[in-house]
Amino acid sequence: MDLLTCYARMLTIRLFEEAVERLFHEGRIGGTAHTCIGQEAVAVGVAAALQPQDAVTSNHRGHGHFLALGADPGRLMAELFGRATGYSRGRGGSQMMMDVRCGFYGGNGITGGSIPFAAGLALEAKMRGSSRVVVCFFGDGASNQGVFHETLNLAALWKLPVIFLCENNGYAMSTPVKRGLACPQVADRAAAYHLPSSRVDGNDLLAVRQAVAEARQHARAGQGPTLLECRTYRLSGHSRGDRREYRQAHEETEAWQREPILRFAAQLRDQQVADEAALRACQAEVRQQIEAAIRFAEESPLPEIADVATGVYA
Ligand SMILES: Cc1ncc(C[n+]2csc(CCOP(=O)(O)OP(=O)(O)O)c2C)c(N)n1
Ligand SMILES: [Mg+2]
Repeated sequence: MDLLTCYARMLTIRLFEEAVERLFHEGRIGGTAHTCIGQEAVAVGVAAALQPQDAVTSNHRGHGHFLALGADPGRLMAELFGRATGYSRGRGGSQMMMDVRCGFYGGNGITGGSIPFAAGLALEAKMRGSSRVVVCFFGDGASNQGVFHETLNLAALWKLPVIFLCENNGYAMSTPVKRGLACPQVADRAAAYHLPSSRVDGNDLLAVRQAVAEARQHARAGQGPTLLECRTYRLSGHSRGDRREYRQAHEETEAWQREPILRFAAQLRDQQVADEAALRACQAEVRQQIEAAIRFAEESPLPEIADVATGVYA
């Protein structure tokens, strides 16, 4: 993925998520969703370091992970509108979408629930001798779940080709990390399983890409998992209707100064990858794509009652 494409993907995620918040507010979509405004560089930095055969598992805050891998914003939006053209034919909603063709093995509403799935995919890759590496996205809060520890133990023991990628966005719902974790850093937890780990500035796309590329090589060399802690900040609320009363306005104002997209745009200008005109053209194009995605979703049909049992496996 070239650098201008990385910029476009981050913008796609930002504008998609802003649209989702607006559409909820206007009552045009229902249910709930967890947006990832402020965390775009983690998702795109990971996607930029992966190969087509690789796989990703996600969590409840997964729109950005999916879009970073090249999901169609129209089909994703249609899923939020509950339309038949959505990724899960309108039955799954925000947290239950997948498309294995772009390596996205699905979101998960159970905190920590997808961590063992990633190990399972990595075990399959290892047993088949394939060159696939699996990236498992989860949050700081999920690293307190028992299944995180069980999975790290087994994945380390079996040297599975998996990268445990924690998005430390400062909060698990309303609980700040310092009130939720007994150790100061999520990365510290790797030591218990003799795994390599590092802390990365998750608002720096190039730093994320570099760390994931190195962890990928480590896994490909048969040396097993790495735990990466990407420090970022959730600029949006936890989910729909969160008034963010557990934190002060100045904290958010300061976090906006560190947000990843403006920072990456400055890097692109400094390195003469793109000038202001190119960045503006990219912004206009992404804005149009998101507007088209909303139109596509709204104009799509609702699922037919006759299809209620189609695609149901239980
Ligand atoms: C097993 C389980 N317990 C609790 C919840 C409720 N819940 C939803 S998101 C969340 C916090 C997750 O925090 P974190 O892992 O840091 O991810 P973030 O929301 O910050 O992206 C909780 C407790 C849940 N969905 N599943
Ligand atoms: Mg969190």
